[in-house]
Amino acid sequence: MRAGFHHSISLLYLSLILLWIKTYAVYKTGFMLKGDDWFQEIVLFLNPVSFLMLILGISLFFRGSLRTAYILTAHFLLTGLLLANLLFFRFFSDYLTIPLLFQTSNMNDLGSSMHELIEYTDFLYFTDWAVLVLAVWFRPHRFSSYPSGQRMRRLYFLSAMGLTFLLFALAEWERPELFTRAFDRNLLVKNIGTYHYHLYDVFLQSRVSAQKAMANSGELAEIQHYLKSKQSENNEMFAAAKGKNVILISMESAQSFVINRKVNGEEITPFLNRFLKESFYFENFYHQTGQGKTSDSEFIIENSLYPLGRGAVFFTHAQNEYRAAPEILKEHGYFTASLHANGKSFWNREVMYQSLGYDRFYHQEDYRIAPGDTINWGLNDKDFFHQSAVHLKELPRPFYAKLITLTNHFPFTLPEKVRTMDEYDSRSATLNRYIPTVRYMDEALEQFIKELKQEGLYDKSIIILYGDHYGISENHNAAMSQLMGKDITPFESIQLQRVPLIIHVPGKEGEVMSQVSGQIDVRPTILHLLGIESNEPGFGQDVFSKGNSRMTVLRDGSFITEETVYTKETCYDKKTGKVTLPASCEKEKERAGRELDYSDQIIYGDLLRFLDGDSN
Ligand code: GP9
Ligand code: MN
Repeated sequence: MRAGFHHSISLLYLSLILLWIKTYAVYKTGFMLKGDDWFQEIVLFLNPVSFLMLILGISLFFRGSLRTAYILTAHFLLTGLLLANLLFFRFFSDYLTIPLLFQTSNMNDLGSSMHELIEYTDFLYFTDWAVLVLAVWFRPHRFSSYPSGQRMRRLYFLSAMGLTFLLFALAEWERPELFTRAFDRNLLVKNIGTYHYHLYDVFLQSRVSAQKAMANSGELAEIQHYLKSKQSENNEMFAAAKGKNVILISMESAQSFVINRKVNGEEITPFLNRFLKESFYFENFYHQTGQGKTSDSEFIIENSLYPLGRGAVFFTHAQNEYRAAPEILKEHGYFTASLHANGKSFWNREVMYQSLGYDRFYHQEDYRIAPGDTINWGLNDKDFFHQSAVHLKELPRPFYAKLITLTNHFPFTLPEKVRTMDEYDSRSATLNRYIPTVRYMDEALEQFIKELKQEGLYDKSIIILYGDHYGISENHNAAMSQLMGKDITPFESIQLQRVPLIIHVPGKEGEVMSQVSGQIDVRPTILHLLGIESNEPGFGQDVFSKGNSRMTVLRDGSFITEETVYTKETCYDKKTGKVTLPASCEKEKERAGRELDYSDQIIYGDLLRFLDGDSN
């Protein structure tokens, strides 16, 4: 071995360099990470090394073929981890977290989406590994076991640990509070690298587990004190719909840019465009969802709390105490139901709905679904609404019902025969398909409203339609900019997080409302319209209240006020989209961070269990 040392190469170092290059390539071509200056660019380039050194270095404790086997296995697994992140990122523009790995009951439905996301070329990520295996197999003598020996080993680990320390210090120096306020995963990965990010995620997970045990009622008192300052005054809409039924409709992946927009001279949503003329239409309403997507939107809307920064609260904290809209309305004589033609365990709904106070969940098994009736993920929206109208007819009155659509879901597939609008023409097949599936949902909604009229429910109910979250992720910015006719800057990306909120109140004229609002404001709005006085803890405000202190905080810490938009550490003027001085966002930035922290504290500490009975 020793004799051929000069001609042989160390398998460890070879694997290290290959993984390093591969990781950096994924940063650049997959995650699209870019340093703001050359210094950050260097940090980005160097940040995978120390972790890879540590993991591969464990091989130094083995000898001979065991060492080789360890290196090859680690190389394979690390590549798998990188690829898993890449696939996840392709759709969600986000990184994997531990709680997501436990959401296995969602996996079946995700299958069709995954199929869309995996490309054959992805297997090429394993090429270097395959070459290494073959090389070791056929030319074992070409590889040395360098570095070996006690001293070398010590030096190796000291450098790896020193590098890690240096990296973390640089990250904290570049981005003070990076670790304490880790709302923005993109920023984390950019600074400490994808592998260390996973380690940090493990740390967060262990901290979360301890949080509930340590929580006490004092924490809730402090939060309630803060929330008091947010409470809005009653206005002329208070009790405008007293005693009416509430029909909430979650419009899958509906973003506001489709409203009143034409493609090839045709309106995408002709029905909604008419319907909002006889309703209150909130044009500056934002989704605030995180990794829990639809389930997060349900959570925010019904609890007036923020979703979690990691994972889906429907999975991680389904057993908590909540004060959700269904539970509160039940106390006021309402019958509460959720209707969604997907499996009952998707997003852990059947468990979570009990905590939210639902009387009845109409799920897949409550719908007649012939094989030809499914589109994409499940029963098509038209049949779903038609059968739901029959269910609604049977509910005790007054009722609160939430209907969740499904057809307009990624990958937005729609059979030719039901398509009434051409696909869009851009380089994003996803955006192209999205346009006709949104139209399909629009038609389904039109038919449903007609049925509500026929059943005599239309005038007896407030109807609230909202978009659950984005449908077109940032990965399609080039095509989006073609559609919108402008560059998609970070400022525009935030504006694209607007989803429609349409509230139809019987007897009220239509109006376009431009105040800034978000999903978190829906629970107080419903209670307000029904004339229910409450001081339930929550971070939202009734959407009809004006006032200039309105602020909508997104889950990654971005926020929108009437004057400013803050995202990716930059403050913009809301009217012009121009970058402004950081100082103009400073105060709200602190407030936004505090709200997210408080909300997390409520969920992680299960603080609502400390509410005394007379809070409502
Ligand atoms: C699944 C449906 C879609 O039941 O709500 O979930 P999503 O993937 O959009 O979160
Ligand atoms: Mn959804």
